[in-house]
Amino acid sequence: MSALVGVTDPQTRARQRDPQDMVQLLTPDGERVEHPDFSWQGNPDQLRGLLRNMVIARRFDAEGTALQRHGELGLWPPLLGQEAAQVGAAAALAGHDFVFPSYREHAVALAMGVPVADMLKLWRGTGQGDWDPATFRFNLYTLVIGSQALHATGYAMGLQLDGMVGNPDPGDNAAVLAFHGDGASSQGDVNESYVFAASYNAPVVFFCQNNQWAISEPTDRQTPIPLYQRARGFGFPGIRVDGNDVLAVHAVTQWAMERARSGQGPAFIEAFTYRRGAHTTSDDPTKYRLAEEDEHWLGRDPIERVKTYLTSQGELDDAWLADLDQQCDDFGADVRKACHELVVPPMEAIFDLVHAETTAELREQREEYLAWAADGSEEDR
Ligand SMILES: Cc1ncc(C[n+]2csc(CCOP(=O)(O)OP(=O)(O)O)c2C)c(N)n1
Ligand SMILES: [Mg+2]
Repeated sequence: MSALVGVTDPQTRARQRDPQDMVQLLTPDGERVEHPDFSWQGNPDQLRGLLRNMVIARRFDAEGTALQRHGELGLWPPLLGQEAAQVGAAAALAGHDFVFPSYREHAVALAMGVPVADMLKLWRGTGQGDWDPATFRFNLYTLVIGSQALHATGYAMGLQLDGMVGNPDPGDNAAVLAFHGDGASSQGDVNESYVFAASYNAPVVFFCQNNQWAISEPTDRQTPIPLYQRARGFGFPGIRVDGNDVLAVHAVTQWAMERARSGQGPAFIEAFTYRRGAHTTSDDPTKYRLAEEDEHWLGRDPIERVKTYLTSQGELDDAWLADLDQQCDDFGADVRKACHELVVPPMEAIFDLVHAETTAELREQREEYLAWAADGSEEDR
């Protein structure tokens, strides 16, 4: 019993806030540090590109939250604080790779070119996730926790059957990047995916954004050991990376994806980060966590550390930042416009998207609805 109490004890949680066992290449103070196994070889231009993507993603998130507060969206799951985890991971993707997201990966969706309007449709309730996964190599958002890990593993096994793994020319290879959360790691689907991925040596990288919370449940309620250490029990490497360090996330994800593409099998990445916002706009995190915790993580902001580092190197000037501000304002206006222009589909469309091939029962219900809609007065509705 006492061991169990220790797991949820606040001191244990405090100790886990700044773990030593994670790959870090850029400290919260914006200092570049070396790691014995991982390095980031990019140039300042590329780092400015990552910074830009993080700032734009944060703006998208702010617009999404504001649109929900204005009653324009039904729901929005904020990514605030997780920009480096998502932008760093997306930067490691190559031409044939495929992404299976959960529902918070807006920065990855932007990186894959998914149209903003298509993403907003889902949260406005005028679509069911309308982008073509094959076009963007980005599957539809999945709100059934963890089920995308199964789809990702199945797709990865398909890549093996299609001969897209372990070819001499790396350009012919592909792997899958599957996102899930710390809470999802408790889900049966996710654990079954790990077993299949390991057994079949499937080219899938499980990218767990440990944002410390599964709605109101803290990570230490999911596991008494660091999540990355679980991977070993399934038979593939697990690694913990500072999820607020875009350079480290990029380097570690690149390593894992290259490994998977070359036929060396799955890997698990625990990106240690923090969900600074609410779980969704329907949630109030002040009910279950202390403001002091938010302040701690504010000091580990993924964007500020890149700005500090680039400035210290003389690689960031006011003109560039002013231009980025302008890009953000233009993008924000585009997002709002795209949302306001969304068209409400005809009611009967709801029957068309339930199954690939409709059933007699659904056809009957559709007819019944159409007859009612044609006859019914406004008052009946
Ligand atoms: C199968 C299933 N069970 C429960 C839920 C309700 N639910 C929605 S989000 C969530 C927590 C997920 O936490 P985590 O995996 O850490 O992801 P995060 O939201 O933090 O990104 C739960 C339990 C659900 N959507 N699907
Ligand atoms: Mg979580």
